[in-house]
Amino acid sequence: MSCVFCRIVAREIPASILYEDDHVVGFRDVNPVAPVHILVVPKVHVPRVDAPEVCELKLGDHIFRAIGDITRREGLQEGGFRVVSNAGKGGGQTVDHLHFHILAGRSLAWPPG
Ligand code: DGP
Repeated sequence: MSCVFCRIVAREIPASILYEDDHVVGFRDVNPVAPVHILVVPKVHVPRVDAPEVCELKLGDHIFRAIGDITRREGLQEGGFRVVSNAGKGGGQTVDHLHFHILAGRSLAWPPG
């Protein structure tokens, strides 16, 4: 298995995992760009947010439920946070396994760079 996020889901490589349910895993980004930087990934390998499997498998439902749970547990809801999913080279995607970044803990500029 070559996908790094599939390997994290399978516990083949270590990660700071803070959330897991039947469909989704959440873990801390190895290269954080904010004081809180969490990645939320489906257990199934899907390349990016616009892949047909996202709707076919209702991954949005599972992922957004997890994001709600994680931001509540981590105490991010009052201060606010940002959720981002980069798609493709121009979108800044570097790992071809669908993931959502949760960013928090500092003031986040808009528009993003
Ligand atoms: P993106 O550029 O949107 O595809 O984000 C990929 C993120 O994945 C990037 O912020 C760094 C993170 N990342 C890459 N490899 C690993 C890893 O092995 N472990 C963890 N925890 N994060 C990783």
